[in-house]
Amino acid sequence: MPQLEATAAIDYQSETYKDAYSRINAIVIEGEDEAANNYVRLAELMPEQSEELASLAKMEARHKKGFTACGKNLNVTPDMDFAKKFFSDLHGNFQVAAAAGNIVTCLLIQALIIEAFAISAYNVYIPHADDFARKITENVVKDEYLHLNFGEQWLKANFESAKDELERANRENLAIVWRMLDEVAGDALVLGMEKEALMEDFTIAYQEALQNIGFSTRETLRMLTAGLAA
Ligand code: Y39
Ligand code: FE
Ligand code: FE
Ligand code: FE
Repeated sequence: MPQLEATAAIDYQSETYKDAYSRINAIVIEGEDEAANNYVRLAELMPEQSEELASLAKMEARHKKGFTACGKNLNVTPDMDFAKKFFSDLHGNFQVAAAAGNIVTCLLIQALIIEAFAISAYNVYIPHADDFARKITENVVKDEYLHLNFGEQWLKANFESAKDELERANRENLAIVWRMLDEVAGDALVLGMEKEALMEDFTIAYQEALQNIGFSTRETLRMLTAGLAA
């Protein structure tokens, strides 16, 4: 990949760049905000982990502040209406699961799927980001690995009882992520992020998480295919 060439070609003040940034930046701000709320909700549902979950929620709130500053730095107004719609399906599924006390589904949606999505997007963005946003994103992505790890550890410890619900929640939510990726692929490319790279990094992070929890390679391949077909 001609990474240096692509980075050098980006004009962060062009109208095209700022227009695409108004949606991607909003998605990230909204995502961080919903992530903070999701961990607060999980803290209520998981009293034994409530302190750790409260600290994850605080990190997400900090991420939101950092990315808000990135938009301001480029003089971009984030399109928050677009971002709310973008997340509405996953957001709704999380709310339904939380209301039913389905902790496993909540963890799959937030701590595995959304965190793997964040990790892939931030890692692919970093080499193409402006200097201000790069420093912020580099620090944020380190936290996202901690969040993914929290979900992995709990689900691993509860694997036998969680397995069926994980497979069902995967079937109901993974296809949503692929559709979300399709929806932003054009804007992402303007920021230097290629769809293939996003898909590849997401798949690697998510599949590795499923294997760390206890699924076999064969099972994770089946789970990833179920998401593609849905
Ligand atoms: O756990 C977190 O901090 C996750 C909320 C943040 C998700 C951010 C989602 C980024 C998607 C950007 C899409 C660009 C292609
Ligand atoms: Fe909400
Ligand atoms: Fe975050
Ligand atoms: Fe996170």
